[in-house]
Amino acid sequence: MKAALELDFLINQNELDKSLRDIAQKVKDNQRISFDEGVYLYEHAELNYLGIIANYIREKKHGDKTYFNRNFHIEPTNVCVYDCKFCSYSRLIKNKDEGWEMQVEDMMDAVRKYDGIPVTEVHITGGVVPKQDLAFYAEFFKQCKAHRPDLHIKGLTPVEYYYIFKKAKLSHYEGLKYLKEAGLDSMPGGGAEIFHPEVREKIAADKCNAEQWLDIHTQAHKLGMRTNATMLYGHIEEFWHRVDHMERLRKLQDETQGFQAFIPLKFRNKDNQMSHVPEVSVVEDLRNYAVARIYLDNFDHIKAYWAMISRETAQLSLSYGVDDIDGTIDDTTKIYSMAGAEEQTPAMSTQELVELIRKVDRHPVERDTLYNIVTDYKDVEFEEQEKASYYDLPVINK
Ligand code: V47
Ligand code: SF4
Repeated sequence: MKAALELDFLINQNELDKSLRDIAQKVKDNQRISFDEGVYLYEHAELNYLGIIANYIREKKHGDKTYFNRNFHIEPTNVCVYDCKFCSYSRLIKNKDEGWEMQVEDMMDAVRKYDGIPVTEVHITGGVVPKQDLAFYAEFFKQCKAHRPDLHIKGLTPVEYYYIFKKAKLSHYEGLKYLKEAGLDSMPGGGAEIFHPEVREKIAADKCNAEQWLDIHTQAHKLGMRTNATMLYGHIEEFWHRVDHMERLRKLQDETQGFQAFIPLKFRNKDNQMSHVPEVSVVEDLRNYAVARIYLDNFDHIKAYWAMISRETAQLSLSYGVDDIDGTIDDTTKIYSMAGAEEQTPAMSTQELVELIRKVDRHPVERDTLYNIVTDYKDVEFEEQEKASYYDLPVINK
């Protein structure tokens, strides 16, 4: 296998720094790298080196398979009691006039729009407001499941849950159990930002802290729910903060095995209180995906959220450890377009996703939220007229 030959080439490269050769050898021997080695990679490893190692791991786990799903988002409100400095999306409670706050009926209208359309997941996240409380979400989850039992509800993050459960005077376990019984299936990875208090207190001081975020995921895993984890990188954090963040996730994953995907989220700087902080380069994005793939040996999937990093970078990321590019989205999220992402109306058809993946020689697989295979596109050809709509995409040539 080409990826293994490339890894051997690194290990035998006498000109290469000894520590980097040792890390490559560890990966070949299936050994976990340490905290210090994680920091060393960020500080000293070049993109080509990281790509070879991360791609070796990616291909060992998944071969060329690259996953996506058919999903849409509901953002129940863009008003928020919190004041994260990087957020371009929320309108503080005091500026409420510029915001929206959905009722259960509005959310059901958003679900009904997909009647007869083979989406498999609704991803729900947004701001935090007092009215959208435990009863509100329990009612929506129940109605949503009654209307469409096959639709997987990937809903809310510890940021919302911490606030909601505190208000309802329930423990994290009790609150999640109640909402699971109402229809909640799993949790997306948001709200993690950077766990270390040195950074968190500067960028997201007033919402749940690292311990609370991790505990809510622990309780979800205990209830048999699968969850994702994110990391907001490329702002004021140092490399060791990123490794500290991944270390905490790796430790919890050893205990619960409840995480499915790790999703690095690139800080975008448009129209927020951190607009003076420059964004990192695409090279740094790729290095970060690769280090994540190497460090998080117990995570099955590394996801690149195409709506945030652009289609081209999503394609490139598939050679740097990424095996999942999220889903169709159908222009149902504003979080990234408002923060300056290239995709102002993020939506891709299944055909477009398949072609995007094929153009970089990978094998597209539609999955459901739990990574059960919905359609393996290895040998599926689209009709000529269907192809016409995606051939002119700005994609990287093979
Ligand atoms: O927690 C907010 C981030 C997250 C900015 O689990 C920003 O499948 C960059 O978690 N620049 C919410 N990022 C989105 C999220 C997510 C997205 C896709 C898939 C999944 C999943 C989860 O968005 C927030 C925050 O970290 N965010 N503002 C910004 N200016
Ligand atoms: Fe609120 Fe989330 Fe924005 Fe923070 S990132 S202000 S919690 S909507």
